[in-house]
Amino acid sequence: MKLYGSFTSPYVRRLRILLGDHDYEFIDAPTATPEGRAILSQVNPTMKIPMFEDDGQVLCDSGLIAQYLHEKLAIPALSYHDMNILKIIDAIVDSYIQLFLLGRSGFDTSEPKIYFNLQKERIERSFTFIEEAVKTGTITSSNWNYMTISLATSIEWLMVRQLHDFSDLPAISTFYDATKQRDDMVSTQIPG
Ligand SMILES: N[C@@H](CCC(=O)N[C@@H](CS)C(=O)NCC(=O)O)C(=O)O
Repeated sequence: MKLYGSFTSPYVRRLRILLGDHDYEFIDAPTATPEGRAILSQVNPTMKIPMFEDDGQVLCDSGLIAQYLHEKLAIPALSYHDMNILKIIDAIVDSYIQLFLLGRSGFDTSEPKIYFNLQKERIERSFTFIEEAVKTGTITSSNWNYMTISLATSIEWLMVRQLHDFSDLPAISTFYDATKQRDDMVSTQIPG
């Protein structure tokens, strides 16, 4: 098994945690460097990470890779509830990636433009939804699976990049505090 990615990508980190101690090769291929792009361009038309190769099969989406790994490593499948929460987490991360790339492209994303507003509304509503799910106990840190791994690693990515203020999300903050010292979280930490 080969996982292509970077040490900073939230989509890659969740798969590194899912792979745990299993035997695999990690290939550093950041999308922002010519070297990384040269590696990805050989087999991945999307030019996004993560990308994964096993037995001649190439997969270029974290959800697909996770599904493959659940089957291959006999990890219990996520419930529809957890898969749905995962989609909501991904919606937040995708919107922040869009805002981040727009900012780096010279756009002022604080301007009241439709596209920026759509991303921000999605982020706020999605976090409110997840906050409620943590409060009511349908998301718990003790249920460490691909969904909660994705939530904890996405929160940490947003904190390290200083993209989101979690001060009005106490349940999510408590969830994160309960997961951040786990061995697999510490060993895959985003480099400072
Ligand atoms: N839906 C994809 C999203 C992956 C993604 O957005 N990866 C980012 C890095 S975190 C990326 O490769 N961005 C480069 C680009 O958009 O060109 C997945 O789940 O794998």
